[in-house]
Amino acid sequence: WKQQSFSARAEHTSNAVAKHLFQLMDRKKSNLIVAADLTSTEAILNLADAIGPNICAFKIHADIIDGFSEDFVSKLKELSQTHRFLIFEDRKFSDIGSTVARQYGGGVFQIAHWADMVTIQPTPGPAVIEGLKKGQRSGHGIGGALIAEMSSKGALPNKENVAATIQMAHDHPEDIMGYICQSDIDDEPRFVRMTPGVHISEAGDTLGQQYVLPETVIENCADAVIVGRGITEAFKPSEAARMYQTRAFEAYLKRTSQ
Ligand code: UP6
Repeated sequence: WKQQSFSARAEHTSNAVAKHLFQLMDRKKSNLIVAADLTSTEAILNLADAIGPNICAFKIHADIIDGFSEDFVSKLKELSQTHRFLIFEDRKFSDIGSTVARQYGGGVFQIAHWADMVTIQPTPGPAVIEGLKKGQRSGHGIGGALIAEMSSKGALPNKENVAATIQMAHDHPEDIMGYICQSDIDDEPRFVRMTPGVHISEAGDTLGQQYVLPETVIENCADAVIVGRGITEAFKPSEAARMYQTRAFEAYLKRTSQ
């Protein structure tokens, strides 16, 4: 799978979100996902407008935003259409089916109404996917990114869990669009591999985050890199976004010998 182009892999998938993302990465020449971990709605919208042209997806944590509102969502949606990026809610759903159905489809955030992609912890087993499907009322696939391996120090991966995660993805190709992973865990080309813990300075933070260079993760396993503070805390976020976009996309072109 590693040598295949995004456009070729778009043909291998029946998942509408994976197909869209593969095509978008190819056309926009961007396999950069920003982690917009800011707390003010204004700062998030300004960032989306400034770096929208450089990214394929805009990842947020709705529950860290002060004053999250319908107005914020409609403005973010508008920007996603202007700049052509997917909206990615990093909720890390990880409960029994009936609970995640409500967390996804209702409550304060109404995630199913605006998120193109969501992260899912595989620990509850396949019921978490069934619950999300129930919570989402449109009848489309859910655009789920299964968390196979985390970037934080001491994360608890083990071979059995990773194998079970891969099996869950293979059993739900309409709803699972890809993996959050740190290594090359699967040969199947249809899934989009997304890797967080990416920074041009590999120092990490004081709370267990570990960083790797964009080139290294793309060579190892990533189709798209997820970059947060490398961009949001840069002196000029838009310049940093351009730099990460170029470095990540060139690494992809190199891997696929284009
Ligand atoms: N994230 C990780 N590691 C994982 C899964 N998710 O860092 O294994 C998320 C974090 C954050 C972003 O929740 O939003 O990716 C990374 O941000 P950073 O680049 O600022 O460290």
